[in-house]
Amino acid sequence: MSKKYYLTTPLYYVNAAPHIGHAYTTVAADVLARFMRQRGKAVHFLTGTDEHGAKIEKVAQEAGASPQAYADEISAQFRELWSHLDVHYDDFIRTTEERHIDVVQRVFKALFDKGDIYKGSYEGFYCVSDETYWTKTEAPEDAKGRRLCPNPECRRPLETVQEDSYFFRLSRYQGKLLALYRDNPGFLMPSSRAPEILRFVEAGLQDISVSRTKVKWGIPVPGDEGHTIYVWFDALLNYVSAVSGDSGLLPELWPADVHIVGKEIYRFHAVIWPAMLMALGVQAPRRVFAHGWWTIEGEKMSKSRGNFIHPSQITKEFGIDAFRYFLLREMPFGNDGDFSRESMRKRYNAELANDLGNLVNRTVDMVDRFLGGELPTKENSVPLSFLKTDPNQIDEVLANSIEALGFSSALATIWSVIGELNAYINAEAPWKIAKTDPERTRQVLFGLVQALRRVAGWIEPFMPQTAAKIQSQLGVRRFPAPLSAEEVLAGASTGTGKIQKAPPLFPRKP
Ligand code: ME8
Repeated sequence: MSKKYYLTTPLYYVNAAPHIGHAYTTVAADVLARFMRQRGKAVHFLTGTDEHGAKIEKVAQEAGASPQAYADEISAQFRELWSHLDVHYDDFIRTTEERHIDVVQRVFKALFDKGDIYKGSYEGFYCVSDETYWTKTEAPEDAKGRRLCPNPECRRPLETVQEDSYFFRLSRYQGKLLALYRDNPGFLMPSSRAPEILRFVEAGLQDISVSRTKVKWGIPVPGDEGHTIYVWFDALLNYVSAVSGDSGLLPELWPADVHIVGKEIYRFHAVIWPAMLMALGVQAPRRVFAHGWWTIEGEKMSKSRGNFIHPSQITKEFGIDAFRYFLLREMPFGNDGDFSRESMRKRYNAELANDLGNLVNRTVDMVDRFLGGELPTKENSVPLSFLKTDPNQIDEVLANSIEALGFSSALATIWSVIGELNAYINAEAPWKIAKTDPERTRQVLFGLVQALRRVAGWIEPFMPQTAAKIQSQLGVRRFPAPLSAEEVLAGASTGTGKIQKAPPLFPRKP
């Protein structure tokens, strides 16, 4: 079987309900997955939930629930959200599943047997919120004698930890990691973030603690049940536990083509994870992409500010596709960005209601009025030479952008064509020549319909519902005479039916 395109999101913690940040990564992965499927690639898209560790243990206890019941509830909320947002994953893994626990324990034992995990004792500090260990040099006492989490986004008081612990021999992998980065320049993405990882690894790596005696809610260390396995060591292994069969990793899936993560967990994915795989003698993933962070109305999202936005608050007002569009259009994938209702509303009205929505509406209206609803078919199609760039070339530009996770620039490219089409309508003014030059009117409107069929194919991975609506208006009948995804992308139509008038795609928002 040939290799599938295997992509992943982080496994989200089940300590609290999902918010716009989680939606961001998952929608981006969904767009990439849909894009690959549309181009005929077999895809395996994995997401899921990270359910063990001190943080979940603590919130469940505060809520008076068992950690498992708590995890069940929140994990279900993630799945409901993905279904609401039209996210089509192929597998959803929970770290409390047997298939995962089994792999984690086997890996732990294998690394212990070969000396990559050893027993020692740990003295240092731990941030429960970030599930991260810190040393006393990394987290020096402040003026008030407190030790706070050095992560500037966190700054919560640290727990002092002094306990027996198993360690993973990360220090052994410095040279190999540097060789991995050097030999695979596409591994650390975006390249602007590569230097921070290089500097970190070049500075020398310490072995890391990979078990806790104080945390009960975790996978037991095989043969030493007083210890549970460190939640990150557990969670990272999902990327392989989810794609393992009876005789090991499935060759049609591994190596992963891309792990998409937020910038705050880049080190775990770009340093610790490949080192774990090296210790196991397993090939590294092809790419790790760290995107930026969203703030809300200029502020960091936090419990104390109470400013978490549940995506359904936005989709209720603007619709699902508009939300997906905004997330990926607002800033290049990799940069930080800010969400505000006002910026959402502005883009919605300008780019969706005006540029795209009006274009479709005007075209459909004129085809109905001036051509009696007649649509172009393969036999009577017109050349699209009025466009500055050949659509096949645009197609390649889009493929290059999306393969590099350049979602925003892909959308900008599509919108430049939309802009040209709007200018073309205005310049040709079919409503003025409809009576005097019916042949020219037909040419112009056919050209617009054909170009819009291409546009619908291009926006499909981003806005699947909108693409389907445009396609049904423009006679791109996928059922019962289905066109393949590639044919739809190439602007084909089944040539049946007339234009279908429909309500505006994006009614303007005050
Ligand atoms: O870190 N902006 O889970 P998590 C953009 N369980 N993206 C954001 C975001 C924001 N403000 N907030 C969250 C964990 N995200 C671990 C991962 S993987 C083996 C284990 C997104 O629930 C982003 O993808 O804290 C970030 O990396 C992830 O949610 C963190 O989710």
